[in-house]
Amino acid sequence: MATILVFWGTFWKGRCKDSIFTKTRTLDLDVEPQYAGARIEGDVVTLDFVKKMMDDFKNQKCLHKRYAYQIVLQTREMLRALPSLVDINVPNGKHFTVCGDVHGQFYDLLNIFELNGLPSEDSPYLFNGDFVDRGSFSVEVILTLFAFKCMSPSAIYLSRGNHESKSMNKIYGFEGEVRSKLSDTFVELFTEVFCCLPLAHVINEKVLVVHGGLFSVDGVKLSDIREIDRFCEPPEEGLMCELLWSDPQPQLGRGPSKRGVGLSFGADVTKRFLQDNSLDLVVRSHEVKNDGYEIEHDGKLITVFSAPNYCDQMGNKGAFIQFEAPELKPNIVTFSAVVRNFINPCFRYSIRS
Ligand SMILES: [Mn+2]
Repeated sequence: MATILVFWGTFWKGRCKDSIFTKTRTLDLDVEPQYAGARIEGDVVTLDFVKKMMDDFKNQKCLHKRYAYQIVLQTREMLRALPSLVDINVPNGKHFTVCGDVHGQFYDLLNIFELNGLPSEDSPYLFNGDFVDRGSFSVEVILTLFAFKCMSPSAIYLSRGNHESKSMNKIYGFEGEVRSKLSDTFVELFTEVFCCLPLAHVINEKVLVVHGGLFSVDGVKLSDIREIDRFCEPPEEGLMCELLWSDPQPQLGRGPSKRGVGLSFGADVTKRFLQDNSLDLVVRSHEVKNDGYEIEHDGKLITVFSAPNYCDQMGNKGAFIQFEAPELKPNIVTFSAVVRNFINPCFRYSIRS
């Protein structure tokens, strides 16, 4: 009988890296002969496998739990080894694409790949958090993004959003979806792997990409972000909280957040942060926008949101940003929601990203 040993630990607020991966479970993961879905041969996740898996998902077929485990565990090991701030180097003449919130809208994710190509080493993507919750295909979205990460770590980068957390997943749908499509065990496993996601990326030492935004104090350096011990549930204050939750505001200075977590920050805050760190631009996500994007703060901050017709009712477009090195001038591409012949049941809470 084939078994895979899975090690993991339970996270809670403030828990640090040294104490994870302490629990051991043995899982019976035989693949039945009649299973007709995508299969991983050995340890290597290939492009053919990912394509077949996405095709199965498109037809609302499940991936065998054995392969789902393999993808999540392999991704966990990769993410765990990364710093909290990841530097990305895009060579001259190459493109790099940044996407915002996807929120479980798998068919719109497939559309992004139709429009802009699949992730590859030649044309990498950064998905800027909030992959899950709200939409009903969060399991399909996260397994697809993770499978690309396993296929080629430099083809796709993933950063944490405020929805990659246990408390949000419990309320906004992902936890229930995981229990229903996979198992209770996977709930814990996803909780843990989300704690391994990096918090920020810097493209060619010029563009900072974070899910939420900037900070309640001036003088924060990239080295401060790099040093955050992120292997925990997001705290309710401090740099990590603000990276995941903050929003820009049209007024100068800082104000309270409309969300009650993080803060709102003005163009002067953005300008000082960029100057202090010799950067050109902040790209962030986290807020639904009618056009899928918004340029604010004198062109120094762009919001990108990639879940069109958010929650099947907002009527917004989605967007992604293409950068070409060395100029890294943002080229924003917008797109509409794909037409589906079934309802994507949204969760009945207030519509925020
Ligand atoms: Mn968000």
